[in-house]
Amino acid sequence: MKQRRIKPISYYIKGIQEENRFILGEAITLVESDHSEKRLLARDLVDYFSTKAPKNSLRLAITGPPGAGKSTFINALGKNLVSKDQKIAVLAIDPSSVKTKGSILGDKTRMYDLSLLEKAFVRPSPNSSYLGGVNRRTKESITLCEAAGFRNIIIETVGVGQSEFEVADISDLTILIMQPGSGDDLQGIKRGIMEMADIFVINKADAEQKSMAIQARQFLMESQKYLPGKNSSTKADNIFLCSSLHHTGIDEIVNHIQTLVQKLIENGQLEKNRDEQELKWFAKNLDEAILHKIYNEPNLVKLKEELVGHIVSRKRSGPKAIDLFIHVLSSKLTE
Ligand SMILES: Nc1nc2c(ncn2[C@@H]2O[C@H](COP(=O)(O)OP(=O)(O)OP(=O)(O)O)[C@@H](O)[C@H]2O)c(=O)[nH]1
Ligand SMILES: [Mg+2]
Repeated sequence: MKQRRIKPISYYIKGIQEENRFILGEAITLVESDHSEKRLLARDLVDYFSTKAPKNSLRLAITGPPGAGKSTFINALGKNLVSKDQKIAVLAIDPSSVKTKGSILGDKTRMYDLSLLEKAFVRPSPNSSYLGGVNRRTKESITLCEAAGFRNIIIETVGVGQSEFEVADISDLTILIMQPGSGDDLQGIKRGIMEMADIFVINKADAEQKSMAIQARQFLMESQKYLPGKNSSTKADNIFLCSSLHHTGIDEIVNHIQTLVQKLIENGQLEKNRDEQELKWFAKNLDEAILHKIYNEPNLVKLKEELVGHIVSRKRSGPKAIDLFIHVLSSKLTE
């Protein structure tokens, strides 16, 4: 198949500045591409907009167990924000799309209503396992969405593996979505995420599940007493019940999010958090880039394999093998 010509950067810049959702989608595809020429173009594009990034945006991470209703909740939350004349972009990182090679219909359909609205942009992305993890490109996509005038950026991740921790590093607030169930279900949620979440939402508080949801809230309030908070605020104020399907309880959550964000802005914490995130991101990605560069050097790869052999055959100790590797690396750097 003939390769399509790559569009010039001016096409993307203009499209994004004009808040064109179609071109924003194309630009995110560029960011997600592994094609080297497209990667370079994507970097230039993100770099162009990074220096002009607006400060008045909200980056909201939505995480929780599979099937808890994250997408349905985002659909309801998004419609609520749009009804208040706000623009919202959703980046849904979908781990299942790796297995099914891009079957992301589920998320698209659950957020179908929202994606039809002019002030909304819904983008499901496969969670591919490239170097740098999922948040590297998600972060770039956030920059582009903000440049295209979206001031509310919502990132959906399923609470498996490290994704929920990674997503917290690129967002201002984290909402944990849970579904009613016994206390055992709640205990199954990793402690780390419990400590990290800013807002807890027990979804599906409707019909026969309502009483279970109320019990779950009670259980959560009890368990919160023993957790150190991310912020020193009382966690009980941050626990909500809602039905995303029937749009009940959503308004209270939106108001609460806005109050928390306002506080973060006023006390300078939002900006401070973002600065810290930038530095953390830089350090992590620089380390990864350096390792990637080193292990792309055939001689060093060979040397590493030889040293592994030496260690296994007890010909050399681990520390000595490291000394030798560093010695060869240093001489290569000064070449
Ligand atoms: N009764 C009820 N069902 C809900 C509610 N919210 C979501 N559901 C249902 O729960 C199922 C899962 O919803 P999703 O929104 O896809 O959940 P999710 O957490 O995004 O799922 P994954 O992305 O696959 O982890 C669907 O069948 C929804 O219709 C709710 O408030 N009440
Ligand atoms: Mg989902």
